[in-house]
Amino acid sequence: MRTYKNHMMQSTSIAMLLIFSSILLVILSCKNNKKETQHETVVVEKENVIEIVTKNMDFQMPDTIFSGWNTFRYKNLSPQTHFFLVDKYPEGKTSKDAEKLVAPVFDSAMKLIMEGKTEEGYAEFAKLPEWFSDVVFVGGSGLLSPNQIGETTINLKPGKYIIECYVKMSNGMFHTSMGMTKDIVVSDTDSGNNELTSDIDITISSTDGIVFNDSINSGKHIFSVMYKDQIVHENFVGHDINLVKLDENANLEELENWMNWADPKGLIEPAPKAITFLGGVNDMPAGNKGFFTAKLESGKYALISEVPNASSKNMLKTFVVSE
Ligand SMILES: [Cu+2]
Repeated sequence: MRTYKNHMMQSTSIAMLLIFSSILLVILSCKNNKKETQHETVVVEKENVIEIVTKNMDFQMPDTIFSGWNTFRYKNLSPQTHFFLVDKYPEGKTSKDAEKLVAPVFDSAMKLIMEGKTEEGYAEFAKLPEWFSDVVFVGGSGLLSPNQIGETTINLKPGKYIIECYVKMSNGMFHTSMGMTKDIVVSDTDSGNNELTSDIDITISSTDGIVFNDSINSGKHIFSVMYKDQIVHENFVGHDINLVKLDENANLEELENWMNWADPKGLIEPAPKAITFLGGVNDMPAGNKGFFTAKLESGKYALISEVPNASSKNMLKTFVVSE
């Protein structure tokens, strides 16, 4: 009897121990799940989006980023229009070289061009260092109006890069000379991010211009931009994609002229009235692809390249976003 009772007690204790252990396991695994979810959320916020903020002729952003696919959320909290462009400078060249050897040449050239001395202005470019022709533009955002946020996704290889914006102040000085250059390091570690899945695909080339399916409804869209080719246009830059919201009084001719930095009235403050720049994908070499995300309300829009005579190159395309 005693043995039986002992046995019963032992069995009960074992059963209770088992139940207790199971409860403990459930609690622990719940905790672990919670931890994992929290951890994942943190990773998403920290690694999937790189924030760039401009408040006053600056780029506030990390100095080192992962390689591979990166989404940049560019917040323009300044009163001027800007973009960010990622430049691959030749080995050993930094933003100091850009500020000392490149920007002054562009500033003096622009000064002459604005005085009407176009030929002398263009002649200034002979003073650019020889290695300047080896600089590669590897993407960035399109133009972004004040108080706008633009999202651009590009793939970067490890290495050292310079971020710049060469919109001009009202006196013709480039933002590059005002502090809008920043050295960044793209590390060997891959971000692990995949390329985005787009719902609107744009191709751009010197032969066909901007090609896309323009039946677009309002809402959030992910645009892909494929650079079928890339050339150096009359103003020394390549073609790119800028998304623009057109108000009723928007003047397309004014916009088109403004998109050429080499024009005395181009890419300079103030930006054309009745238009809002919503970002895009900046110059990239042929065969490269980038993405940009935009939330569109119904209304009139345009895609335009930052090149001279965009419309004659089929690089100014207007479209209507329906409800
Ligand atoms: Cu700028």
